[in-house]
Amino acid sequence: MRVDVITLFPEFIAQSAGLGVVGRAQEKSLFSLHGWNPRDYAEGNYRRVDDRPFGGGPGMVMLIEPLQACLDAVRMADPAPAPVIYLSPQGRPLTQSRVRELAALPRMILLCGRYEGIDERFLASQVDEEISLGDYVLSGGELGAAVIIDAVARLQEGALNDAESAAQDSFEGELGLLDCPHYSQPAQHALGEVPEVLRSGNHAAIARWRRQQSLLRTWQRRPELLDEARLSKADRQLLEQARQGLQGTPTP
Ligand code: 9D3
Repeated sequence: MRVDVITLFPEFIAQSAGLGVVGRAQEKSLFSLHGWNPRDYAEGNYRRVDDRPFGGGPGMVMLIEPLQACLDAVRMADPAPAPVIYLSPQGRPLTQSRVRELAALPRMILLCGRYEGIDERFLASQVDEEISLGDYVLSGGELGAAVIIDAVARLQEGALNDAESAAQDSFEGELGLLDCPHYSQPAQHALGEVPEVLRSGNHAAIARWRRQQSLLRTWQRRPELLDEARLSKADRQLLEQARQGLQGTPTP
């Protein structure tokens, strides 16, 4: 997959995508990332990329011309068709199901705004989709682009190592339920001990305990996820049993 990012801070993107799974996916050529700076396409000694908003008010607006010249260069660099995705608080919140769809594309172009935003005429004519990270205020789209890049890169075939893939497989539909708790050495520690069942060697009992913990935590922390998760009769029994066991225990 090829991802082009239009941003006034291309170093930001290169840095956040250089390490870990995304860096490895790039080294393996499963994924290529290209940053483009509209300032490089701005005219004049000052290379202006923004100006004051018509109608007045605070802040600046990103100009059409440098963005259009930059996007033309991005399109010219590769003939593969690609949707332009604008990171913006007005977008639809990102979900894992949209991430899966984006990960299957051969290419996408991520557009990052700064200041108050981008001239609406450019957005209306060039943007295919707007995506938000959620209902809080960021200072630009770059973190959103980095989030999409990370989420999409790790879904490329061969991007995860064996352990990471196994962890993903065991977590079925991914994000259907919250994860169970994890423990490692030492079994006894001043901060507490590892649950007995995990040291029992009884794999069926361990799988059951983990499933039960996932169900219980989802019910406690994100009950709305349970409405979507299609629980089996066995799951419902596990959850009911866990809830009985909780009676009288304080919730963290
Ligand atoms: C305080 C500025 N706001 C005036 C009411 C509007 C505003 C403009 C530009 C708010 C945020 C931004 C910059 N944000 C992004 O580019 C952005 C973002 C976000 O702020 N929240 C969640 N997801 C995203 S994706 C891109």
